[in-house]
Amino acid sequence: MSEATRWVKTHCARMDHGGCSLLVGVKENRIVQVKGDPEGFLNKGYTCHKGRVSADRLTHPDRLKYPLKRAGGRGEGKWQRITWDQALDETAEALLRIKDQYGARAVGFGVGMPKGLEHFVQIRLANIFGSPNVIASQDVCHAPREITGVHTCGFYPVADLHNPTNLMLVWASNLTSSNEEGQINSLALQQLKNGAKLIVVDPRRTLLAEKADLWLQLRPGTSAALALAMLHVIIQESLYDAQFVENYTYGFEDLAEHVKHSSPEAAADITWVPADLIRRAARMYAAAKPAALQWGNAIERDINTFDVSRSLICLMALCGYLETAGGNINAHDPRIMGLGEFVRADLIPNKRKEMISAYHKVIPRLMTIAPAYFRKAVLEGIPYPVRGYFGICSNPLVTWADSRLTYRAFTDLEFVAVADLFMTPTVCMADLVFPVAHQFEMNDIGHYGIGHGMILARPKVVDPPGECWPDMKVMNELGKRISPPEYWPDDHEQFLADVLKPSALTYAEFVAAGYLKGPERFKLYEEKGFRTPTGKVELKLSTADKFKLKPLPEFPGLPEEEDPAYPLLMISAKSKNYLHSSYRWLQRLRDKEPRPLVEIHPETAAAHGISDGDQVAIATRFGEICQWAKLTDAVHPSVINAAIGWWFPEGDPQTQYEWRKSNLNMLTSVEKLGREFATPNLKNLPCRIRKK
Ligand SMILES: Nc1nc2c(c(=O)[nH]1)N[C@H]1C(S)=C(S)[C@@H](COP(=O)(O)OP(=O)(O)OC[C@H]3O[C@@H](n4cnc5c(=O)[nH]c(N)nc54)[C@H](O)[C@@H]3O)O[C@H]1N2
Ligand SMILES: Nc1nc2c(c(=O)[nH]1)N[C@H]1C(S)=C(S)[C@@H](COP(=O)(O)OP(=O)(O)OC[C@H]3O[C@@H](n4cnc5c(=O)[nH]c(N)nc54)[C@H](O)[C@@H]3O)O[C@H]1N2
Ligand code: SF4
Ligand SMILES: [Mo]
Repeated sequence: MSEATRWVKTHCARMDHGGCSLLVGVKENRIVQVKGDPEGFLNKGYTCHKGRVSADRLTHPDRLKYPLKRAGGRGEGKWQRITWDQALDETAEALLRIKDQYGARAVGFGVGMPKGLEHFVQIRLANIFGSPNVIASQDVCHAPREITGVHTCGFYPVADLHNPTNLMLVWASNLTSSNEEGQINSLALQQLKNGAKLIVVDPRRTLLAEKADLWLQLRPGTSAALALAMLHVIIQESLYDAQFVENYTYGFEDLAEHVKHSSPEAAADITWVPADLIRRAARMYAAAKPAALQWGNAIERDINTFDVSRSLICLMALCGYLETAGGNINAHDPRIMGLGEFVRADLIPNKRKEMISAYHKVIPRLMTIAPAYFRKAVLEGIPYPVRGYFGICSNPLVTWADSRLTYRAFTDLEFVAVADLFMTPTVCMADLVFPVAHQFEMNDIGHYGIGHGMILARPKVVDPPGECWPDMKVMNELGKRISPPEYWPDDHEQFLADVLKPSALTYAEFVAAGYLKGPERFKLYEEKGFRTPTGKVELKLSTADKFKLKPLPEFPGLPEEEDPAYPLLMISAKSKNYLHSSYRWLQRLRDKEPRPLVEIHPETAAAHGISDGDQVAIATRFGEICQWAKLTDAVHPSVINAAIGWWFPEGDPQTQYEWRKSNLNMLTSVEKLGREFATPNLKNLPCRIRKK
């Protein structure tokens, strides 16, 4: 008789930042159904299609199941199956040889979008090995908002969707597709049902824009100009919270003087948003008391990201919404191990001075290496040679700006090892490949280190296939071979116990609780001030001279100059159906979005002789790719919205699955980088299109 279905509670992960509480039906070590848990703290029963089919990831026939060693030339797609011992020994030998010859810093440890606890174990591995160089996408994700927050108000301000708010100002965030950082869109929709007003700032008419009271369809890359104009209105019309400004901000007079000329009329020309709409948005936001500003990743994908983040925090501050229920809060962690302690930051005290980016003088708090500078070190030896790479959870050939440069760097490295679930363009460039266990196949902790004040239990539900190991086990066993073994536990699950230690919970007890959340504490500044050098929100940065930062937020001009040869502007947004470059091999996702689609306004398409479904060549100064036309008036006639993350798992391994054909990062470059975070322009790129 066959076993009855058993239901296990866990949290969705690795399909976006994760967060939905799930009920997973299991039968004979196989997942038969995934559904939303009505009691879920973040989702209250909600799930998306991606989450519901997420178990398909585990059973795909082409999944990597055994360690592999390159058999032909690098990138040729020829492999030989080897044992774990051989894979780990050979990796250790290569990394130690590089360490001997060039120093530990010549090995880069790669991570991608933080997917689970292994992200932090990888940083720990780098620290213990002695390399200050962890290569991450933080230049374009999270760090700009987080670090600017820390400099401006002492914390990372998160939109509070859990307490009632009167208005959501959704800025460059497409929550109904991205559910960014566990801000699950069902919570935002519930706020609307409860009567909250909605303003959306987005060049595209998103689903939320359709529901909005005001939609500001701004010209891509001009968020800072728009925010400064809103600050202008709020100050000129005395709509700000005078008491908060008086007691808890630094540099108000300077900011007021600075935005005097940033009138809505002046901004209208730059942003394409009519002046009266800017005024209405500013007035509504200031009057809402409270309003939550839900900012998204699109503000982190061009060289002006620091100024945009600064100006938006100034908006939150002037209206008194920081640390306010239903505003933008400081999400306090529960009692868990701090990040620094977990990653053993103590073992690498000179990291700040020795990391590659120190030479490039990015903002000192940025503790990972921007891909632009990693590749410079590999290809030019600047500031010193980097010769080895061990990467997990990332697909640099597709996700880093300027894919050709990435290809050259990966061709040039002396040694490359990667851990992944599946053959990808980047895995093709490896010498050794580690097959890993995935969500549902291992015990994991979610949302650690994301700054939202909670951790989520992601217990194991089924066994992994073949010889797949959790990334954490791979790093633990590699760690024992490349660094003093006393730093590494016998069993990798000790890492889970470490995080939980201060809570006094075992992992099993944590799983029973489901999640741990820090205390909700509002207006703590009334007792303690803000954790900045002046103890106040720094509208003007007191440390500007010391860190060579701009004291006041500016609109420094368009991220890329206008170019008549490239009359359209290209933007992008995360796909509802995929995670970045991942999972195009899953049929039930591919059915929803079989090909990369570029959104084009019907008038623009007509002017180019393009019809819906046509193959379109998209060109920037840096390259050309092809995608398929989707005609929609959701985009401005001068803007196209191209798809990110595309390669073709069904394609030829000898061309690394056609990463040149439709991949948006063939159109980007690292020619211009933001000073503070080394952020390249991934969007607002002048481009042109033609029917192919
Ligand atoms: N042009 C452009 N470029 C972008 C962006 C953009 O909007 N436009 N977005 C940027 C942003 S915000 C980010 S965060 C980055 C993301 O960049 P990446 O993190 O590199 O991209 P992903 O596709 O999320 O993940 C890459 C790989 O992780 C593998 N993977 C999934 N789960 C696991 C696991 O459990 N273990 C291991 N070892 N591997 C796993 C997947 O199979 C996939 O090959 O891309 C950035 N790049
Ligand atoms: N389904 C899915 N979910 C994801 C991901 C995924 O790949 N797929 N990735 C995860 C990751 S790592 C991240 S960082 C988040 C990101 O998720 P979000 O923060 O939602 O960011 P994006 O989807 O990149 O863009 C959000 C919106 O910004 C708009 N936009 C583009 N340019 C501009 C501009 O110049 N100004 C303004 N104001 N708006 C602009 C886009 O039209 C889009 O609607 O999503 C996470 N969740
Ligand atoms: S919204 Fe995100 S966390 Fe929720 S089910 Fe979908 S992929 Fe999973
Ligand atoms: Mo991201």
